[in-house]
Formats: sequence, C-alpha cells, structure tokens
Amino acid sequence: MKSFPLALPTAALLLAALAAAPAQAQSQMVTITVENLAPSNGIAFAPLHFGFNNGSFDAFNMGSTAGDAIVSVAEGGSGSAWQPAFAAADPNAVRGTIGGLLLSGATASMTVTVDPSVNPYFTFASMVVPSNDFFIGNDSPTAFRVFNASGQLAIGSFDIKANQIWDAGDEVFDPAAAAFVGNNDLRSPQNSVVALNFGELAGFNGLTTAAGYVFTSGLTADTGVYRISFTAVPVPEPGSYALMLAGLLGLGAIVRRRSRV
Ligand SMILES: [Ca+2]
Ligand SMILES: [Ca+2]
Repeated sequence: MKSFPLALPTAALLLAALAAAPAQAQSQMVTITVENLAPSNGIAFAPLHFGFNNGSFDAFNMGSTAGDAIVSVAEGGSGSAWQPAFAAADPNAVRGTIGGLLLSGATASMTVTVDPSVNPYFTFASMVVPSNDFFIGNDSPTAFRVFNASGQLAIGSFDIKANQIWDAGDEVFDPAAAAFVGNNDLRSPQNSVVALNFGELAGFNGLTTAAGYVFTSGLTADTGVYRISFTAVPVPEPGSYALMLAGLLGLGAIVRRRSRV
C-alpha cells in the first residue's frame, strides 16, 4: 500500500506514453516483396527500381517518346537516369533498387522507412528480359497510393499482367540485339513511342538465355507476370521512447521502494 503515491504518477506516465503513440502520420518500416509470376522458362526481370513519393515524378507517358529516365530502365535495366530524375523531381522520395535478375518463381525483398504523410505513393520500373526495350512500370504517378490519409497501409499487393508490359519504342525488336539472348550493344533505333506490347516476346521462343534455359514466352494477355507486395509496421517515435522510459524509471522506483519495505 505504501507504493500508491508512486504508482499513481507512474500509471499516469504509462497512459501518457500510450496516448503519445500517434494515430496517424507515423513513420512505417515497409517491406516490399517482388515475385516473378511468369511461366517457367519465360520472361525474367532486371532489378526493380522504386520510390515511395509525393506523386510528382512521372517517368513516361503512353503514346509519347520515351525519355532518358525510362530508357535507362528499359534498355539494360540499370535505371542510371531514372534514379537521378526521380531524385530531382521529388528530393524527399524514398528510393531504392531490389534484387538482381529475377527468374520465374523467384522473389526478392527490401525494407525501407517511409513517412506516409510525405510519401504515400509508390512508383516502380523494371526491364523485362529478354527484350530490346521492354519494361514494367506505372504510367500514372498516382496510380498506386500505398498509404491512406491516416497513414495506414492501403494496398497489400498488386499484380502486373502480360498485357501491361510496355515497349519503350526506342529500340527495334531484334533477337540478335536483345539483352539476355543476344548482344544488347547491337540494338538499333526504333524512333517510336511508348506502347503496350507483350506479343513480340514470343519472337524469342527457342533461344537460349544467358541463364541457360531455352526461352518460351508462354504468355497470354491475362497471364500474371509480376507481383509487388507490401507489409508495414510502425516505427516508434523518439517522444514515445522518452515517455516509456520515464514510465519504466517510475516502475523501477516502485520496485526499489518495495524491496526496501
Ligand atoms: Ca505518365
Ligand atoms: Ca521496341
């Protein structure tokens, strides 16, 4: 009973710590997992370039000439111009690159810290191989609002189908010059625009890939080819830590006091 005078303030501190855990706009530890859903011995993907962002970076437009940013993804997969263009358009975006060559059935993942109030949108791009200049990516920069206005995860996963694969329109279809089955340095200009195109991938059927398997596209329009999944857990904020620490110190005082009684 002697501990009550201490226990009441301690309980108040613990309640304060709980109340301090914000209901919204708390940073989240977000794990992004990617999976190649394509039929075995079919298409593979270069590393995924991504960014959680404010919805202002638009890397390409269907029907328009592909710019350097998306070309750097579509031809060779490096994203060497995509990443700097993203950083210039949205300096506070949380960007990254996931995995290596992603074969059929394979997965890769990465965890980053995201403030949903600053970066609620998700933008991505990855080269499809084999190809000359095929890729997956979101045309609309606001197509994937991963976090809602309360800062909660609003999208658990989404799939990309074969009929959502883009041709950058920058290099002519040519198996001899295609990455993964030919010499990508031999490619020649197409002088066209970004368009949906998965049908040409069947033109690689029967060729041996750099990974050693004989390629078979196996794609129809509705075939799922790629899945992006998200999980998120809140990052405790420094203020919460301080209050919880104060509460624990209060408990320690009680324990010490009791041990003396
Ligand atoms: Ca666009
Ligand atoms: Ca092309």
